[in-house]
Amino acid sequence: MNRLTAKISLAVLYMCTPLPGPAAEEVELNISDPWVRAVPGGAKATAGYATIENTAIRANALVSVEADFPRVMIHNVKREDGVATMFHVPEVAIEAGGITKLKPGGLHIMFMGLDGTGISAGETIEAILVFRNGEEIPVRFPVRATQ
Ligand SMILES: [Cu+2]
Repeated sequence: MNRLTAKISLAVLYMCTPLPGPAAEEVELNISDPWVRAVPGGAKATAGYATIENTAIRANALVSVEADFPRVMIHNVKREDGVATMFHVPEVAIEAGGITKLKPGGLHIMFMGLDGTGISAGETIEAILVFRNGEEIPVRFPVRATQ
């Protein structure tokens, strides 16, 4: 091996060595089964759901959701005397190694200020889920019809 070849080999070796640091930690959250409820024309809001898994050894939280609607909030549902009421929650905790489900009748993402044309099954809503650790995860929510 001549000197130039040796230098190139060394350079290739460096390039192929994984760098320590944040890259190794990147996948801490898995988002699965995202969907948004189809709504007819005239509806002012709809809800989105997903399952969020935290594979990290520290707790995390969903702190906000960004999407192309006038307002997007995180809501939960409470029931009193048989009446279900939605209320805003500042964040959704996700335990270390835990799974939190946003689902009908419970935690959900509220997409508000719809333009009145409705949202139909087959459409897709794009949103960015923002977490307490700074991670921002783009998610495509397919729209599903419900009875
Ligand atoms: Cu709501």
